[in-house]
Amino acid sequence: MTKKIYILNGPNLNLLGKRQPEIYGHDTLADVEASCRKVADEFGLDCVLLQSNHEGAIIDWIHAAREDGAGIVINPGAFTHTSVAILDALNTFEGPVLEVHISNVHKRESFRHHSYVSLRAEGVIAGFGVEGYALAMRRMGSLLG
Ligand code: CA2
Repeated sequence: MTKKIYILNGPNLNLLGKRQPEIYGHDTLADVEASCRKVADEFGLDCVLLQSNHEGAIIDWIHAAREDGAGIVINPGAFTHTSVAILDALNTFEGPVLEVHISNVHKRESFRHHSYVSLRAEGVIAGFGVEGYALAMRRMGSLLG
């Protein structure tokens, strides 16, 4: 069966390409999905990109990934820095978890320097703009290949 990668996005990322292009660029989440699908096709993977402004929805998708997901690429948005609940959910998932941040969080306010999700992630990409998602998918391809 084709391995499915969940690409999960947290709060405000629905505004990608529509606000603050100086930080997050001009590409939308639909553009991100297209670039991830391209890489997924290359590696014979399936992928689904989801976004929610609600912590519980993200946790529910992590639980869904426990059922039929081979890997998770996650940009938890601001929940990165606050959510033990998302970390706990990720700790119940058995496949690889890759964390993506569009901006370089380490160049920003100090409250963005700590990530709960990094305690679980196999790898972290930050500051590569939206290209970070496709890079994470490529890494997922080699981890699962
Ligand atoms: O750099 C990232 O990807 C972040 O995860 C983005 C979060 C921020 O809280 C993290 O510290 C770093 C914020 C997402 C906001 O997304 C927007 C996108 C476009 C326009 C406005 C907000």
